[in-house]
Amino acid sequence: MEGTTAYIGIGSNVGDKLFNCRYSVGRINRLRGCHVTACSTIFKTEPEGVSGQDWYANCVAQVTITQRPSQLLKGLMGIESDMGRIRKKRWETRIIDLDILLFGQEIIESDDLTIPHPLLHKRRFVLEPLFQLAPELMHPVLKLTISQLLNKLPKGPSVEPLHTLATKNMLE
Ligand code: A4P
Ligand code: MG
Repeated sequence: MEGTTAYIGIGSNVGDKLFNCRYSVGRINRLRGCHVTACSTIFKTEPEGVSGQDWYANCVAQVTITQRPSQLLKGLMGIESDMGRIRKKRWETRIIDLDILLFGQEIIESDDLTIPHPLLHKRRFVLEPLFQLAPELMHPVLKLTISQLLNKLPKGPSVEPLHTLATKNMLE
């Protein structure tokens, strides 16, 4: 399929978090004009920017898309609401959060859409999974690759791939 490569950040910190992440990837793949081409490992991450919340499951999906970013946003918001997310306040606990991280090399700043995602380069829970999929991908505004952004990042809250955790638990 001809189209643009985009990256979607996925996060969940309520209920069956792993199921929520996996299920949302299946739903993204069924959006019109959108095809999931790869998905990162799911990471277990400490909440960032908020306190007193449970841990998050985070991952990133790579898609090929023939729709415009505004249509993708609509599709993602439809999945969020179908999965039972009700928006009350910003950064609240959520069943599923789907953010457009990058859309090709496009730079968009409109009322309801900022691409690249404005916090992408500051968050390990986004950069680690993105690094698995596209280490050499260029941030169109900062002109640094994902690998370079990750290297620049201060230590911050913990981000661990869940499969490594499972292996660790088996060995303990
Ligand atoms: N919007 C603007 N740009 C975008 C974009 N690139 N992708 C607008 C998606 N949406 C975008 O989003 C609010 C509005 O942002 C949308 O209506 C859309 O028009 P929202 O999902 O309703 O609100 P939110 O998720 O509460 O806010 P936001 O800004 O998306 O928060 P974040 O950045 O998602 O942060 N810690 C860990 N470890 N893992 C996490 O996943 N997530 C957050 C929330 C905080 N701490 C976390 C995590
Ligand atoms: Mg969001």
